[in-house]
Amino acid sequence: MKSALITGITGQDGSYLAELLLDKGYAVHGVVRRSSTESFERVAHLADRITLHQADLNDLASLTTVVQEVHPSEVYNLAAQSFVPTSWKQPLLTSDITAIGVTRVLEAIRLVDPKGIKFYQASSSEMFGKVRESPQNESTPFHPRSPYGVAKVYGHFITVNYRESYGMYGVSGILFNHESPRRGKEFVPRKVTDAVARIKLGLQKELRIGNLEARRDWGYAGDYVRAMWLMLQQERPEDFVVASGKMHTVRDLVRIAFDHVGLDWQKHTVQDPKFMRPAEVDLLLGDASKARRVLGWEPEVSFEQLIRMMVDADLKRNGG
Ligand code: NAP
Ligand code: G4F
Repeated sequence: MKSALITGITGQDGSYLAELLLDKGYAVHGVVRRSSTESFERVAHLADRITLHQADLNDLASLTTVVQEVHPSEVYNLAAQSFVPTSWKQPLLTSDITAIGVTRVLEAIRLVDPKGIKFYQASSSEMFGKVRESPQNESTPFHPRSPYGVAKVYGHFITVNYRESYGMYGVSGILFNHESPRRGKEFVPRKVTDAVARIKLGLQKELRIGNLEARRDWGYAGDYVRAMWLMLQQERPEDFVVASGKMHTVRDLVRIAFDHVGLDWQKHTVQDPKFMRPAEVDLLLGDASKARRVLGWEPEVSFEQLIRMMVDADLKRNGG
């Protein structure tokens, strides 16, 4: 039986990936960090089917112990300080977890079984930042615009370096923004769909938002974790861009979400400078043709379907 170790199993992607791997018959193990209030909400429904291990991306000894104990066939490194604005408030913590943390996971694998354990790194389209070309593919140069983006560039290249230095099977998935009803409420799509549901139900007055002109290539997290798994099933380790190939503005997102509940977005939305960033990534648009060709990967959920699915889930969650 194949086994997988997922760091970041309590996050959005970790929960969908755990479901996918369980469906494929894997023994699924996850890394969780200690907190005074345990909230494993996203994986609570899987509690009796997965095994959780306490470790932290900042602590090599704990990671090595878990890798030794589990000896998985595949490690998916999804753990990160993943919210871009926080990376300006806590740049050192972000570097420690999101950049150096990748080296710690790679070192744990190198010490235990560098040739037998496959490694997936959750790289990000944020690495493209101030984009040098559009759409962005695997050879587009990086120009990150936040401490988070800079940390992800480190994580990307240290993965490439361990592959080239030690012959490890390590791949980097350069994933564009992906969302779901399990997305954290601080990220703009979920912030919008939750606000729309609450406004519709009379629980909130308005949506306060930042840059409406920012453009992103948004997809569904359930589709994107399939690409992660496919990347580790190939004969040769290679990096892939995973994206929908379609770009929308934050304004489109807000309009589609309000339209879905029959409200006029302009009457309920207020722009607030508090949500503007010191340096913005104006646009991201991915070219996933390599993933389509080599992995046979295709996204199944469109942007409009995704936003409606998220609004419906938030209506339900808020008692609608
Ligand atoms: P998420 O929901 O923010 O989940 C992050 C996970 O990392 C959580 O399980 C969190 O645990 C864990 N974590 C944070 N610091 C840790 C530490 N020091 N030690 C151990 N675990 C730690 O993120 P996501 O959206 O699922 O994204 C998964 C990965 O893909 C991240 O690396 C993210 O940067 C990257 N990515 C995401 C997107 C996207 O659009 N979602 C796109 C490209 C790349 P707690 O529950 O304890 O906080
Ligand atoms: O939803 P966001 O916070 O996501 P962002 O910064 O693109 O990062 C996400 O995607 C990356 C992949 O490209 C991941 F690596 C990363 O971990 C994370 O998952 O913001 C999207 C856009 C930005 O341009 C932001 O300025 O929306 C704009 N925006 C406008 N108003 C807002 C808001 N973002 C947030 N969070 N909140 C607002 O009120």
